[in-house]
Amino acid sequence: TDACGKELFEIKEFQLSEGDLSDDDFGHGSDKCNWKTFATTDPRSGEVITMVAEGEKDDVDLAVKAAREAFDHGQWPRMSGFQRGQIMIKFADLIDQHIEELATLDSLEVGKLFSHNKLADIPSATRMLRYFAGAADKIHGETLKMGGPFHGYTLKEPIGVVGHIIPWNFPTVMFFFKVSPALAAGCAMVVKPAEQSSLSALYYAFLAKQAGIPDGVLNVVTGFGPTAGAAIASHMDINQVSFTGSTEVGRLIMEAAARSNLKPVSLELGGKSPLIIFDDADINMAGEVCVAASRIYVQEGIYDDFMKKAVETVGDWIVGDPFDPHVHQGPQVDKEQFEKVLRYIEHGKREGATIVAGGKPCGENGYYIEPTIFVDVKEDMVIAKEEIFGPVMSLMKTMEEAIEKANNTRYGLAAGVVTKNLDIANRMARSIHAGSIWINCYFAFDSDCPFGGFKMSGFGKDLGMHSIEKYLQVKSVVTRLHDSPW
Ligand code: TXE
Repeated sequence: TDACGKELFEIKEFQLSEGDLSDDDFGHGSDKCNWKTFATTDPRSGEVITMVAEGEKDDVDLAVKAAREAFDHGQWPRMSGFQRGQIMIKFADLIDQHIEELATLDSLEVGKLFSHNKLADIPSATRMLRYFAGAADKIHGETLKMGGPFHGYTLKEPIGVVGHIIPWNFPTVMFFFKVSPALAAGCAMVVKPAEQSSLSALYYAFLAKQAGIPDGVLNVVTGFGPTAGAAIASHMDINQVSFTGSTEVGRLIMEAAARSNLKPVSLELGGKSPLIIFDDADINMAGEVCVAASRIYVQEGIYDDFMKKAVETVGDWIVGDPFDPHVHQGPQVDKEQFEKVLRYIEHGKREGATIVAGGKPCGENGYYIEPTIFVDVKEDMVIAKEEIFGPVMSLMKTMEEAIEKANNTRYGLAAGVVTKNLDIANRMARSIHAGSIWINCYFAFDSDCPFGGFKMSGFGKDLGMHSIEKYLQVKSVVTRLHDSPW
């Protein structure tokens, strides 16, 4: 039902049949009735959906043991890349067959739009799996022309057991950002989904088994960050950690990696991405693009028209049940995030910014917030500097200083430019310090397009062939050649 109780969509019940999973699939074996659990809630109402196993250090140890066994003695890293690719394609095919259930889980748990899950997020995840399946048999080293009587070559080998710690904002996409290249590289892995979004990750583990990914290769441990997540970051038997989440936690992951076994880490952290709209921009197009960016700089000449368009666009925006196909925006993921976004809105008002759209919670139940637009925002205000991670954007006027303003942030995740002038677009692309620059579009990505930030938005890319490299290590092999007649 939607926020007003109107019936919209019937959720089909789905159950595992007997035999789908055996006791061996549960780390605790016969002890499983005594698991510690936590509640996962529906952001439409705040009600409990179900209880999820609360994995802690011991559970991470079990998962790492299984992964170690699979990596050190199992088939996965030893089979041909082509074979691994075939299994990954089967995994993608199974996801396609279960798309309704998976899209339902991500809507139920985090309030993401069902239509987006089904038409965008999950298809992009299966595309990633297929892209990296195709890459699995194209991983190779190089031959070296060394000086002296030596012949050298390099091998690219899987780095070992890897840990993936992921957030809730894109539960499916983030899972496959990490898992797809690591599978292609031949690694075994332990994934910890965010505590707000455990369910689809568990379903993916179940489908991975059905696809023929050997036991121990892909382990999912649900639980909280300071316990299960921290145990991954500091584990002595994990060889690499790939993290997406907040900058604060990214720092803790790097510290834990340094204090334990010096494992390499890759961090994809917060952002405060600017979108710069020049006065030759097509106002309709700019209106569509703006919905995803949090700091919008608009050139003075079109500022008033743009603001009008943005307010109109947001006025037509329907906030409500993520299962309703007419809805544009669902609820915030949980109470904590809901309250945090509202606190930022209050902060913006106190600092003197003006709200021209939204600004309040909406609906009687659940964690819904109106899409909010601030104007009269100054560079040093908290809402212009910190990542709000909610439906709040700040409109600011610029003259010539767009590049300095865009770069005036400790973050560097992404940026957008809207203009018809190729020269300006390319100049901006070169000058902005951010990992992704979108020209006349926003938040466009695909499997072959590397994603990951500069500065305090982290380092190491997801997606693209670059991302496989972090799951590989290069070995040099040198042979002494004996004197030969040639
Ligand atoms: O992130 P956390 P949260 C930003 C965004 C958001 C804020 C907080 O600003 O408001 O971060 O979001 C695990 N050791 N981004 O709370 O806490 C945690 O369990 C190891 C931007 O979700 O960083 C979860 O699995 N792990 C970002 C994951 O880290 C720990 C996407 C992320 O949680 C841990 C998400 C610890 N000590 C949030 N503490 C983006 N750029 O896309 C927590 N975790």
